[in-house]
Amino acid sequence: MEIQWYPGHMAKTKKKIQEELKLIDVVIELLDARIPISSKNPEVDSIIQNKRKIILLNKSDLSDPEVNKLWADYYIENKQDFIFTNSITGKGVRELISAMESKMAHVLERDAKKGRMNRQIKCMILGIPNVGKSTLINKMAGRSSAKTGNIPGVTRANQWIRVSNKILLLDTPGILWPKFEDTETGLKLAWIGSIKDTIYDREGATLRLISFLREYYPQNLIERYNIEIDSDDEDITVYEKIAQKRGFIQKGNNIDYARTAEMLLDELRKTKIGKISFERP
Ligand SMILES: Nc1nc2c(ncn2[C@@H]2O[C@H](COP(=O)(O)OP(=O)(O)O)[C@@H](O)[C@H]2O)c(=O)[nH]1
Ligand SMILES: [Mg+2]
Repeated sequence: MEIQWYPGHMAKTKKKIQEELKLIDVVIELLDARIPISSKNPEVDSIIQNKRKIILLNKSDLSDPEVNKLWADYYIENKQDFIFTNSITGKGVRELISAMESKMAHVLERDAKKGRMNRQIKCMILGIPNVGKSTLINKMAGRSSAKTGNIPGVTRANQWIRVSNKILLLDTPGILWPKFEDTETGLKLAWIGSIKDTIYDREGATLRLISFLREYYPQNLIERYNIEIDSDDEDITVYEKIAQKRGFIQKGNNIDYARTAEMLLDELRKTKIGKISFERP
C-alpha cells in the first residue's frame, strides 16, 4: 500500500521475479475475489510465461457468492485452476496444497524414475499490494512453521517455508503493480480500501459507489440505510438521503458529505452493506 511505483522500480521488480521464477514450479497468483480483473497485474502472464499457475480468489469471505459462481464457471471454461480462499482463516489452503501436488504429480513421478526421489515442489506467491499475500504466507507457514533455511544449489537469499512434505514456498512474495493508468481500476481499488484514502477524491468515489450499488445491489442500499430510491433520483440525491438518515448534517443544515463518504466506505469494506462483488466475468 505504501509502494510508489515508477518505471525503474517496475523494471527491477520484474527482473527480480523473473530470476526467482527459474526456481519455481508453480506460481500462485493472488487476486481479490471482489475485483478479479482490477486486482490483476497487467503484465503477470507475460512475466511468468508458460509457468504452471493457480489463481487464488482471496478475501472470498467479502465477495458476492452468486458472482463467485460466475467466476468459477469462467475459470473452468478457460481451463484455469482456481481456488476461493480466505487468507485469515486459511480456508482453501488445503485445497491449494492438493492442487499443487496433483498438478506436479507427473513431474515428480518422472523425476523419481530418473532416480531423483526427494524432488520438492517449489512455489511462490505473486500479487498486487493488499490482496493478502503476507497473511497467506503466514497462514501456510503456520501449518508446519518450519523454515527450511537455505537449500543447497539455490540462491542464498531465498528462504523457503515447508508447507507440506512435498511443497516449499518462497517466503517473500512477488509484489506487482496494479493497473493504475485505468481510472475505473483505481476507483475499485479505492472502494475496497487498497489505495490510500488520501490519494483519491473520497466523495467523488462515494458518488460512483452509490451509482454502482444502485445498479447492481439496490436492495442492499435500500435496506441498510432504510431509504426509498426513485428511479429518477440523481445519485447525489441518494447520497443525501443516506446522510440525512444517519443525521450527518452540519451547522446551517448542510449535508456532511465527507462524513457520509467515510461511513459508506467503512461499511462497504466491513460487508455491512452486504457481500459485494464489483466485477463479473
Ligand atoms: N476479510 C479478509 N481480509 C483479508 C484476507 N486476506 C488478507 N486480509 C486482510 O487484508 C489486508 C492486507 O493483507 P496483507 O496480507 O498485508 O496483504 P499483502 O499486501 O498482499 O501482503 C490485511 O488487513 C489482512 O488482514 C481475507 O481472505 N479476507
Ligand atoms: Mg505484504
